Amino acid sequence: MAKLSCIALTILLFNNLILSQAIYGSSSTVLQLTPDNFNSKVLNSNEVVLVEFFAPRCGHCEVLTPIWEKAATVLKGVVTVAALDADAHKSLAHEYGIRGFPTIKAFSPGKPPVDYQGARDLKAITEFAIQQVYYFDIGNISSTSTITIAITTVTIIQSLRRVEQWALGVCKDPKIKCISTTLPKIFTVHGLWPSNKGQSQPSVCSHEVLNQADIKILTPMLTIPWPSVTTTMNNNQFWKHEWRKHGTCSTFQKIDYFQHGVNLWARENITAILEQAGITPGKSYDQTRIITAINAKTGSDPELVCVAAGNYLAEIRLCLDPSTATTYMVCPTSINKKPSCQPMVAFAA
Ligand SMILES: *[C@@H]1O[C@H](CO)[C@@H](O)[C@H](O)[C@H]1NC(C)=O
Ligand SMILES: CC(=O)N[C@H]1CO[C@H](CO)[C@@H](O)[C@@H]1O
Repeated sequence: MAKLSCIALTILLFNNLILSQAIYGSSSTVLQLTPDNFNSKVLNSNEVVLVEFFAPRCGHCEVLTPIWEKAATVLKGVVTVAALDADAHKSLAHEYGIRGFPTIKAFSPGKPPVDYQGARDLKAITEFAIQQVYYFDIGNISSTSTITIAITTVTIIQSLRRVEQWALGVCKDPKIKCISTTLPKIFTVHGLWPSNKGQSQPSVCSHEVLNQADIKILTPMLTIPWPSVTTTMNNNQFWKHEWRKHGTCSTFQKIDYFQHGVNLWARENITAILEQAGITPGKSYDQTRIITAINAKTGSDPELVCVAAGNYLAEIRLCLDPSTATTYMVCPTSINKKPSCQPMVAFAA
């Protein structure tokens, strides 16, 4: 019904010869197609290109716009995300049998375009896009080295870092202004950080803002696991910051992002894991002992982050497979500029 009304509206626009309006601005991350660049950018591209055929003033297209922009950012370097104003370029749209808007097609080198029928959300779209890359590369393998290249270049988000902090250690950093009330004596969530292989991590992948109301139902469940411990940000500002910087690069919706952080926090209780291994605050420990204790419960070595002065343990970071966000994996690379902790780590009390 909704799709039909979109078509109807478009026909109306055709009839009235209303000039089309671009819904992607000139600074958009989405590649804008015209009959002039369609061949070079789509048909002769050597990578997978996702094309959205849209019509201005089609409601479903407008809803897709921010998601499409975000997909373009997340998939940058892996898949080209493009859009064609099918209203302004009717004959080109006609060639591809476009009837409803938006229509999404994946063009892979040397193959007929594939229609995308899935959900119009970031997660489903990026998964589909990455699948197309796999199909394209695997269908086209000439040697084993191609496989390696294909697989290492496929996912821009190669892991999801579960980052938890030990406030008593974080606050040993003289540059951090910490709250004066009692600091938590448990590990608390700092954030879930989508990471790639490089040192410069994806950040602020869309302008989607987290408002307090968006996660209102979760707020009571966040204050203990995910508090701000600094005076620079209250809890709401901290959550807003984590969403803006990291959450927007994930495939999570807002609520799920925070819910997932809390679920992981409760699922493998880092404070309890260390406690059970005899690692309690107020002493120093060989960092391998901390790493081994966590590996025994997660199957993966965590990265430890220390405050330089005094080598206080501040953070423990674990990497998760981004496709499930539930199973641990070896971190693709360290995002620390240099090994952060000296061998003997102080666990502040
Ligand atoms: C985690 O472990 C600590 C230390 O044993 C305990 O105080 C805390 O309640 C536990 N948290 C959860 C969510 O189980
Ligand atoms: C089997 C297959 O899909 N082969 C394609 C590999 O890629 C080239 C372009 O790079 C196509 O021309 C082939 O058809």
